[in-house]
Amino acid sequence: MKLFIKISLKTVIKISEKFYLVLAGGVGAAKFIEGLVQVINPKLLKIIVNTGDDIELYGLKICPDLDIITYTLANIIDKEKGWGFQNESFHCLNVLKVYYNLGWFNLGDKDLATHIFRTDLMRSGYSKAEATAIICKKLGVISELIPMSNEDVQTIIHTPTKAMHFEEYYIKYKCEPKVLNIEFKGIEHAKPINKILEYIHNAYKIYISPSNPIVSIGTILSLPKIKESLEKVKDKVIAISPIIAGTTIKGPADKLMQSLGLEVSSFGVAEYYKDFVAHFVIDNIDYKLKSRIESLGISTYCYDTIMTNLEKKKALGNFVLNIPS
Ligand code: FO1
Repeated sequence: MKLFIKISLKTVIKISEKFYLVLAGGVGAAKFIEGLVQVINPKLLKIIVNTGDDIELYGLKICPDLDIITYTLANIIDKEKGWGFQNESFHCLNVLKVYYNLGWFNLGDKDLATHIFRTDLMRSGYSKAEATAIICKKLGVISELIPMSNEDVQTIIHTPTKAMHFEEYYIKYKCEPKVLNIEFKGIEHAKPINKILEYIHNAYKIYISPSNPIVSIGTILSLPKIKESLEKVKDKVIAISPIIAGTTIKGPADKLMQSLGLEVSSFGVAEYYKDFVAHFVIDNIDYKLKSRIESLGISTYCYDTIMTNLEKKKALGNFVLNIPS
């Protein structure tokens, strides 16, 4: 009897907890989340983060999107670049460049400490999710960050001359090569972290950040059961378009959408998301696309989505929080 009361009390508490879920990539998602935590309690925020950009360099496990979101929430991010630590130095990298023929990925001295710590944790047997939780706790991040999977998935960009890791395509080659195909290497063996499906089911609202729909959100969606789970709760799923006036603020979303034959516009993103998104926020500049997007059965809202300062990030956070769903 005692046990029964204990279990049912726990269940009541669990059911009454109202939390928000965000699907996130890197820089665009971090700006959006920075605004969201101004208007909702960070404790109520759970963030599923793309790990398709993860890369191993110098024997270290580097998780760019997880680090960008972590550093943003810990308020240690370099705000101008949108990645890495503030007031960073690159002494270690300069020596690494002497030892290795590899220097295009800019790892700062402070940032390297995170990668050393994560690699040490994972070599001691901690999973990527456990290592992420430990790093977040050490850096004082209150929201829960969940890597999409504990298994390795690598986004590989196939170009006419060679296949390369997404980070190499993005940073070393500045997104210049023509893209023939995008591969999520390892996806067939990867599964979402257990609690993700439960979180999708129980979240009060789910936000799809203004991140790259193909190589950030698309990677998460490629994991088994994610899309189907979102479809079941479509009414509470709200997406923010990363494409504004046919282009992106940062990153190659426009190029990658074009290479897949998608229309490079907020309509193209809405069409890509239409099975599992009921609400869609586009920039005011794109107001002419509103009725076309609504013809897909998606409620569409126009707002200023260019997050150039904290006030604008907060205003967008407030706007999406008040979308009736
Ligand atoms: N972005 C760059 O544009 N140049 C870099 O050298 C670079 C290094 C880097 C190191 C650690 C890290 O966590 C992120 C880093 N980023 C860098 C950002 C990252 O490549 C991208 O913004 C994301 O992977 C795309 O979401």
